[in-house]
Amino acid sequence: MEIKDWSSAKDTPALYRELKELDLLENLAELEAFGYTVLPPEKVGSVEQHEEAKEVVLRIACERKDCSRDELSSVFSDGQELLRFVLWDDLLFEKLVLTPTALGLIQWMVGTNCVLSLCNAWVKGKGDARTGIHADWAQFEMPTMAVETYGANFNYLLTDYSKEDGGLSFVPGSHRWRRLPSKEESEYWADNAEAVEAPAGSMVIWGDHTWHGSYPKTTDGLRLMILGMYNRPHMQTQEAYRHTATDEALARNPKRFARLMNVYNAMPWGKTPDYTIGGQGPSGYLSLFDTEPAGKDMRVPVRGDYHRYDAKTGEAIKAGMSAKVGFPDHYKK
Ligand SMILES: O=C(O)CCC(=O)C(=O)O
Repeated sequence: MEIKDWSSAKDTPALYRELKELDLLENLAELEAFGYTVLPPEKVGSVEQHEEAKEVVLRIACERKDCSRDELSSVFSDGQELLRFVLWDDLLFEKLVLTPTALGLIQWMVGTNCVLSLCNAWVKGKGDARTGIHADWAQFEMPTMAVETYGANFNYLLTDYSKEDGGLSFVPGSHRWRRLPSKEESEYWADNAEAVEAPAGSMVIWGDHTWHGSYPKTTDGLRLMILGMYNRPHMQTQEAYRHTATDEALARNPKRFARLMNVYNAMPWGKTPDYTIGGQGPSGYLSLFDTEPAGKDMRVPVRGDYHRYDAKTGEAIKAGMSAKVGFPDHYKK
């Protein structure tokens, strides 16, 4: 059928058309049916990019562990670590979090206004270390998951993945159960979950309802991966992008990056809400194909003094809230 810009479907038609253009409709069906999907390396980036990403992760691992390349295997023997907050460690990460295919599927799950919650490198050595079966749902005070996912992930594999390589594993279909696994269920699925078999350069995509974990690594060498997690914009992000994004970073990237950094979220408010902050961000659907640097248009908004009460703005808010019904127009946006 013809996919029109039906206003009732908001920006879903625009996103759907781009997913189709990127040949992702089968991946979308796998996500809906089984709760995860694997993008082959050619849908992620060039061979050169896969190599570069691996080099960058090895460099960061050596820097943080203060060791040489040759020492890494023993540093991570029988262990694994999430090397956190790597986004600003190399310009490559800014490109990776905007990977059109991955971001498109992630936006399908958590909205076209989703924000980046974390960007990590993950290094795992040979040995018994493994990740227990869990779901990434982080609303621990809400044991029943909402129908919609609140978070979605990519794992960019920089080494081949299989059960023996200590790869990621999934409980296919578990995204429909809409709850976290019990301890007994985690134990049962640890050795029964489906291992991802995929070559380096692939990206695995899933939402925060899907149960997953990993197998111990019985092969030599390191398992390397880059992880990106995206949240709905009302949520607290795991890493401090909003506080560390610079004007330069916003300028050198397309507009979607500024939204990922969540710098235009008007909240939190002080005594006088600054409604102009939301209005400074990009509006409407932002194409996955946009690679144009945003330039000086995108800037990190200056936030006022949270303690200061501005009488004039207060009067305007009072007038808006006292008029007929409800809230000022700018609040409804
Ligand atoms: O690779 C692993 O061991 C698990 C990855 C994982 O749990 C995640 O990315 O959320």
